[in-house]
Amino acid sequence: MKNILTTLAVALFTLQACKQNSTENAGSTSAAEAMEIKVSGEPVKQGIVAPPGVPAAIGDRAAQKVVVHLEATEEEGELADGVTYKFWTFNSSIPGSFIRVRVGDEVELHLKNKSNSVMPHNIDLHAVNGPGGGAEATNVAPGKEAIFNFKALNPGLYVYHCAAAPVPMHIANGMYGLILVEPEGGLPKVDREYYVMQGEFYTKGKTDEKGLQEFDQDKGVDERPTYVVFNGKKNALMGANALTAKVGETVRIFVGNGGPNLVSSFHVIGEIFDKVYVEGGSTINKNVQTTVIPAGGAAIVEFKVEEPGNYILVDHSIFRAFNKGAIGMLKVTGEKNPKVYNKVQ
Ligand SMILES: [Cu+2]
Repeated sequence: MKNILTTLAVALFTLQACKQNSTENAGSTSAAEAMEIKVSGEPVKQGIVAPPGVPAAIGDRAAQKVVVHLEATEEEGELADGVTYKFWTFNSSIPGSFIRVRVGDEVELHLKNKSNSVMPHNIDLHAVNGPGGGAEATNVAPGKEAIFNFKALNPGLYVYHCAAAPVPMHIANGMYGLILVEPEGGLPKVDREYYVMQGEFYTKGKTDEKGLQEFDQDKGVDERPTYVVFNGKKNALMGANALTAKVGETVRIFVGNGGPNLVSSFHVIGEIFDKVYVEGGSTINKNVQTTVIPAGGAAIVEFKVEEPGNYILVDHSIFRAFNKGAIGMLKVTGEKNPKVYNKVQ
């Protein structure tokens, strides 16, 4: 009898552990299983949404062929108030357009290099299984287009970047973005989704020195950035460009780090991440204050907002936030909630 009870207890414990595992992990499809997933229907064109926006969620659709168009550009833009820089981009934004597919999808990626470019460019997607993540297949001269196919085998949030020589300079000039490979059945529904990517800039002039600034190779090698910013420029997510949400809503931020050098300690002042998809993979951590996002890595953070106010996004290596630009804002509106937060006197 005792033996039977012990066996039962062990079985129950195992069952419980399995159950917990299935809720703690997103994306259980293995790469071998994903390889066998057949695509169906007509190919669809990936919608282009300017950051911090993202294309619509995948939901529970079947695997299909997705055609993605990216264009490498070299163009002058604003890096900070009164400071300009010759950026290199994917689709004229930093970060480049968010790519959103599901596991088992076949992606046909078109990389154009704008005719007025000086440099050749390419793309290395960390979501790709193959040499150079696509870089070898997409080296493209100004005015030309390269096309390659890949099958999304591993669910997760991945960085893509240019890997043309000199690689560090192409990344330092802004050539990076994120690709999300959703698990079978899609990610759980949330009220708001945003796209935030950290990156450093290395300029000859000091931080906030006005005028057109040149890239500083020595500062790059020394890992001594002049700017550390979210979404390609100082204050890109401040003021009128702040992220928004309403009290009671759930917010998901796809956070990437283009580097090229620094590891980010991503934190939202006044909030706790209810969930973090650690390193953008399938493990979910809960109740996290600050999450580490390596250069060339990503994370998905989710939280519910309970109280109205301004919540500040930072790299908690805090001089970067207050002196070099790694700062953004989430404005939450709605009813005050004294049970959660209340100034007494
Ligand atoms: Cu490039």
